[in-house]
Amino acid sequence: MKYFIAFSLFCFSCAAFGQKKAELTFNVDGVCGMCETRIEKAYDLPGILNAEWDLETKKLTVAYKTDKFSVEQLHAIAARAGHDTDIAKATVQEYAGLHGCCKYRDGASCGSEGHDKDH
Ligand SMILES: [Cu+2]
Repeated sequence: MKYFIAFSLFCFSCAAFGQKKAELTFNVDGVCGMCETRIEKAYDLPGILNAEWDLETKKLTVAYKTDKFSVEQLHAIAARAGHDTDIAKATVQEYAGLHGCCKYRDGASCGSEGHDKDH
């Protein structure tokens, strides 16, 4: 009987964990409104409930389902889109895919107003 209870509790915590939603905020490098669009678009995935990147603070806040994504995976999404985070770096090829105005590693600094006219 003892084992049965322990087993049920274990399963219950598994199921509860699987349903869990969490919010994570971390630094994502970028310089303009185009970066914002690109970053937020990259997080348009099943299991991501919301993604908001702030141009001023360069912080991304992601609401996600913990059974779908790990913290490392969330960082990797930004890196794959060409944007460095604290723990995931875009490869040279991924970074090269960015618009000239978005090359944050090379000191690109065009404002979001200038970029909006590009579209
Ligand atoms: Cu940009």
